[in-house]
Amino acid sequence: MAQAPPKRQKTSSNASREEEFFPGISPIQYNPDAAPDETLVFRHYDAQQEVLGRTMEEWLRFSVAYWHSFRGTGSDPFGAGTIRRPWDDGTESLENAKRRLRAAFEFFSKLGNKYWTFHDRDLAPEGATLAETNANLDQLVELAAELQKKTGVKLLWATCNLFAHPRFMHGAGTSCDAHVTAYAGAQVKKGLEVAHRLGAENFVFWGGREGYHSLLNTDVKADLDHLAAFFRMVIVYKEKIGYKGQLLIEPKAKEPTRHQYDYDAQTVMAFLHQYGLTQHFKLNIEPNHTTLAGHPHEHDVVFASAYGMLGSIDANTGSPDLGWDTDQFPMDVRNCSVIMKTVVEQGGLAPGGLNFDAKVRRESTELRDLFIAHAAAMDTFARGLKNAARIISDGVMRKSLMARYASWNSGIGARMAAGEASLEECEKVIMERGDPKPSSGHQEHFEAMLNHYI
Ligand code: XUL
Ligand code: CO
Repeated sequence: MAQAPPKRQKTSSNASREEEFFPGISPIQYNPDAAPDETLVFRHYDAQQEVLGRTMEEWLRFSVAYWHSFRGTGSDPFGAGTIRRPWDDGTESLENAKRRLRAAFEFFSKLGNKYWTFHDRDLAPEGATLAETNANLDQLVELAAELQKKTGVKLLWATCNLFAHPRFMHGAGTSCDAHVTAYAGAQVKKGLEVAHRLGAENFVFWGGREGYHSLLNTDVKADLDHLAAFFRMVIVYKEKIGYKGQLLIEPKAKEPTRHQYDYDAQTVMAFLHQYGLTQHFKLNIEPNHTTLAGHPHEHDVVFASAYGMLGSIDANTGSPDLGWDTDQFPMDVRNCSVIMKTVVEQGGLAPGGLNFDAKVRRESTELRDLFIAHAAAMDTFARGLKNAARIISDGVMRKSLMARYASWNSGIGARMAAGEASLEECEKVIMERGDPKPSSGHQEHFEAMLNHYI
């Protein structure tokens, strides 16, 4: 049987308003000369340092995910929580929820990130009725507004948890039960109001249980028609209350359903296109989800950006050798460099950002681990940004790419690209010029160039 989580250690005072929740941890400083074993430090992330005409802070727009870093307990399907924070008494009381939120804002201030993200149900406990739940949420939202004002930390995005409660077992926007979809609508109405109140720069939809386990009991066309109708109600209400945040959909393949309707970036873009919703949404890409879909880490970032649909990034990574959603902190310089290359090439992510949808491992039980994880991931992205800037300024990788496609710039290539050529013309060109000559893809040349910058 799973062991109970360790008992909460008493802190010096009784978690009063002025209490310091992270005693002994000072604001994280930039020190490029820090010793290798000093990890409560930024070696590369220097918020005000300029890179290609903008500060690092402007390019990177880091955000802390409340659900992982302040609701995570380290529990997994095989065992109970391993992580018990000193301020958290393990109850669902409003007092505990408020104390936790104050701890979070101290964390943001000491870390030096400018944004946070949450699900409605991360913040406040559910009540017996929707009215009670909304009243609980209102209390936490007022405290969040106060703490945002005091610290200057802003809300990158808010989202509604439409997947954890048993009522959503068949989905929310795609439930077979219209009553459940109506509940989701009522919940999202409140979520949009909260986002508006707190100035959320984006509002995310992750289709938690929007998918199927068996095609035998599922009408896929009805599900997707209902989801589109749901999103239309969202657009109408958003406009009605004058909320200007960017709507985002977060693709994910597998987990928790066998097939998730928002499988990957291309699938979501096709859905939006099919239902005439493209102009109202962008995508929030999570690389761990991208690898679950069987793609390379940066694939969905590149695809979404190519179509002008990259809105924000849930900056994390998985363990591709495991193949499930482990939500690890992104620590791979190569991956962060190629992601930042795409971000810089599209001119930045604003109003989106880099949200650490990542959790410390269940064995990383100390408070300092939470700081180290975020600081090291911020540093990895700062290195990625600097590498991307060098790749883009040098222009040699771009030059090699252009050379590979040079045949499309003139002659039959230019005419086909412009939609001016015909099949008869193609035949004539081939009759005159004969078979195309083999050309090298030079993949190793490209890989070697990338390694030069990493
Ligand atoms: C789930 C996931 C979510 C979304 C927000 O895999 O990534 O946390 O980011 O609901
Ligand atoms: Co995510």
